[in-house]
Amino acid sequence: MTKKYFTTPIYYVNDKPHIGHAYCTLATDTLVRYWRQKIGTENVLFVTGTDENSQKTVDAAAKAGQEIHEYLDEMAAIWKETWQTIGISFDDFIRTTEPRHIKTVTDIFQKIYAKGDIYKGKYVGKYCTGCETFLKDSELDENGHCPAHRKAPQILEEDNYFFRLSNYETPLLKRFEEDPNFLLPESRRNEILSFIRSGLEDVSISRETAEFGIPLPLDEKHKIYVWFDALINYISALSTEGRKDFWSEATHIIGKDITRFHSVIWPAMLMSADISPAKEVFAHGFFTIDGVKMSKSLGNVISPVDLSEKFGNDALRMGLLSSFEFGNDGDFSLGNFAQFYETQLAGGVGNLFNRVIVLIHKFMDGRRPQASEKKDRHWNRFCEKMENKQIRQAIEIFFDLVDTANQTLNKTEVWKLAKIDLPAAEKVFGDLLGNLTVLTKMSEILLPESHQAMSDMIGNAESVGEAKILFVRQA
Ligand code: ME8
Repeated sequence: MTKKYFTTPIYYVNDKPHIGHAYCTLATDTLVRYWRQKIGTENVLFVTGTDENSQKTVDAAAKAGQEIHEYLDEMAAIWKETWQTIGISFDDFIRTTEPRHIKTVTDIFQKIYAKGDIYKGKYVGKYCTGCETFLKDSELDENGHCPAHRKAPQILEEDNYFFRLSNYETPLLKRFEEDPNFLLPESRRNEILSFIRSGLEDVSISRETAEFGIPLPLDEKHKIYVWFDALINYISALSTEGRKDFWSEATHIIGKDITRFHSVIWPAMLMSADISPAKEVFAHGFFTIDGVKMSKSLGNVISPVDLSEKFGNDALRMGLLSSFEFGNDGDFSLGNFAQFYETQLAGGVGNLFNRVIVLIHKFMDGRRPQASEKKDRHWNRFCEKMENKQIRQAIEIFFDLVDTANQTLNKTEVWKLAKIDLPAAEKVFGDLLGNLTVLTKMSEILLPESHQAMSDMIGNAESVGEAKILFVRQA
C-alpha cells in the first residue's frame, strides 16, 4: 500500500504565526487531506512543529524578560494552538528541544562524523541572525546588508566544525538527474542545479559562541548549528513505533527561501549518514499583502486567527490557496478576499446547495432523486491537479462545477419545469444531486469544516437532508 509523509518547515518561535506561515501549513494540510481520502488516513503522516534552538529565540526570550524554556513552551503552545484553531490536521507536532529530536540529531551527527565528513576549522564570515546563515559578499545588497532582513550581518570569527558538502556535488547532481520531481517547481530545480554546478563549499555546522542549542557530541563547548539540527526533525518525528516506512515517501513542503537547505545541504547530510534523501521537495512562492511585502514595521502582518474569526477556516484556506498558483509568487488582497467570500462561497457554493435542497423538498417532498452516477470529468481533473500540487487549479475545477450546476438550474428553470413535467424535473434534480455529491467529496479536502453540513444536505439513499446556510453573508 502506498504511503505518504508530508512535512511543513518547522517554524521559528521568535514571533507568532502570520498568514505566510499559515499559507504553507494550509497548503500542506490540503494535500494531506487529498491523500488521506485516496489511500486511507493510516497511510498518510503529516508533521509540523517548531524550530527552537536559534539565536533569534534567545534574543526574543530576553526581550520578553522570560527564561528561555518558559518562553519556548509558551510560544510552541501558541503555534500548536493556532494550527488547531485554523483546522490543521497534523498527526504530530515536533519541537527541536524535545529529547526524541536531540537523540536523533546526536545519532546522525555521529554517523556523519564516522564517515569522515566533519572536520574542525576556522570561520571568518558575515552572519545574518535573521536568516541564521553566513552570507557571501555577492549575496548582500548595495549597502552591504542582508537583502531579506535589511540589516548589516555580524562579522563572526570562530572555531567551527565543518561538513564536507563539497564531497556531495556529484551524488547530488546524480540524484537530481535520476528524478525530475526531486525538487519542484521547475524554476527552483533549475536555480538549484546551477548553484550545485557552480561548485559547493563546505558548510559550518557548529557555533562556538551560541548561548543555546544542542551540544556538539565531539566538543561540548560548541552548539550544533541551528539548521543542521532543524532539518533532522523530519527524521526525529519518525522515531515513534511504526513510522519508519514513511521515510521513503517523504515530501517536504517549504517556502522558496529555504530551498538550498532542503535540496542541497539536507540530502547531502542524509547521503553522508547512509540514509536516502527525501522523495521530493516542493518550494512554494512568497506573497505580498495588497502588493506590499509583509513586515512588522509596516504593520501589515496579518494573523490567520483574526481572519478565520471573521470569515471562518474554510474561507481562510480557500481564499489564500486560490489567490495564486501554488509554487508561484503572488499577492493576497484583503478586498478580493472579502469579495471571494461573498460571491464564490456565500453566493456560489452556499447558495447552490441551499437552492437545490430547498427545491427537492418543495417538489419531491425531500425524496432523493435518482442521482446520476456518471463518472465525473470534474472529479478526474480535480484529482490530477491535486496530485500535481496545482491547488489553485483544483479549486478552479471546484468552482467550475458550481457554475455548471448553477447553469443547469437556470437553463432548465427546474422550478417551472416541475409544475408541468415532474419526471423531467426529477431527472434534472438527479443531475444536480450528482454535482453536489462530487462537490461534497471535494469539500472534504478544500472545505473541511463545511463538509459535514454538505454531506448532511445530500442526505441518505431515501431522502435529502435539511437545507442549511453554509456561508453567512457578511455584507
Ligand atoms: O525558515 N509568503 O522558519 P520560518 C509565503 N525555521 N510563505 C511565507 C511567507 C510569505 N510572505 N513568509 C513566511 C524557517 N512564509 C526555519 C525552517 S525547516 C527545517 C526550518 C513561510 O519561521 C514559508 O513557507 O522563517 C517559509 O519557508 C517559512 O514560512 C519560513 O518560516
